[in-house]
Amino acid sequence: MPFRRLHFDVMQTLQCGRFRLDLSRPRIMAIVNVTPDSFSGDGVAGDVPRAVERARRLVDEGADIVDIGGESTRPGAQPVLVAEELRRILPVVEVLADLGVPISVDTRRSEVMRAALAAGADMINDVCALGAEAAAETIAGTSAAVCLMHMRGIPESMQADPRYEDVLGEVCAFLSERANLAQRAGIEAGRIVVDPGFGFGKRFEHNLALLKRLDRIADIGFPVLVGLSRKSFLGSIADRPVQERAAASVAAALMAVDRGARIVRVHDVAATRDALKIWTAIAPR
Ligand code: HH2
Repeated sequence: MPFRRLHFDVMQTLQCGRFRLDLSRPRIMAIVNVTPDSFSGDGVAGDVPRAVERARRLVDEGADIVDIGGESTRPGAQPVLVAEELRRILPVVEVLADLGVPISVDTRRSEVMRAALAAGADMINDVCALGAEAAAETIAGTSAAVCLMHMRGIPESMQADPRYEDVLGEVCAFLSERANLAQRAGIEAGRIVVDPGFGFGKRFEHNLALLKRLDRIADIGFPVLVGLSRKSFLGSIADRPVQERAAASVAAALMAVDRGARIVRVHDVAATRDALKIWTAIAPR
């Protein structure tokens, strides 16, 4: 594969609520799961002080965005009720409003989006890419950023038998279509990022194909966000259980950035930050 330079055709700033995020260098989105059942084992259940403490620590370690989730979307996960998701995330969003970096909320529900945005969230990370009724309109009336992620199926059953004729082409077509829909609803291009959704209705070979040619996704024309951190396809390559996948995750994040990703969603912020600093120093300008 030919080495790809930074994608200068892709937007270099992201309007993200109260912030304008400079994407001329790769950015780190830190994961704070206020869940009892996240696959990585780092969820802090409904423990608001622990979630806040974790978010502050990850910002100290170099996070540029904090992503707060109140529902696990791991394969086989059961959906949680809207009221429960709100109970988990809202107090955390409210306390973190003074964090100094954008607050993202990882949700697929319009009711949760609306409440999170009212509580001060700067970004909605939607693993359903505005699939819920009124999701696009809810975000359109704000200055928040949105991450549109590709998922085939639903978390409960998405890994049962995912099939594609051409995974790269289908994911690119889906993300382009959702970005168009978002813009038609009134979400400006400068607020949109796209994500191929590693592990969401994808077999090992699908994940690998997407990561190898991530440059094609960057060519859609929106900043690319990737969530590879501790995921099982990295575990099967490195032969590591979930709690021992930090090095594999950092390596994958670097490969993704090298192919045009602008935001990496990670659990291990300090290690990722060091690796990205090396990449930034060496990458051609
Ligand atoms: N992955 C997970 C959750 N949200 N959002 C985006 N945009 N991209 C991803 O790849 C992505 C995501 C799953 O990871 P995690 O939050 O660590 O686990 P869980 O869903 O079990 O809480």
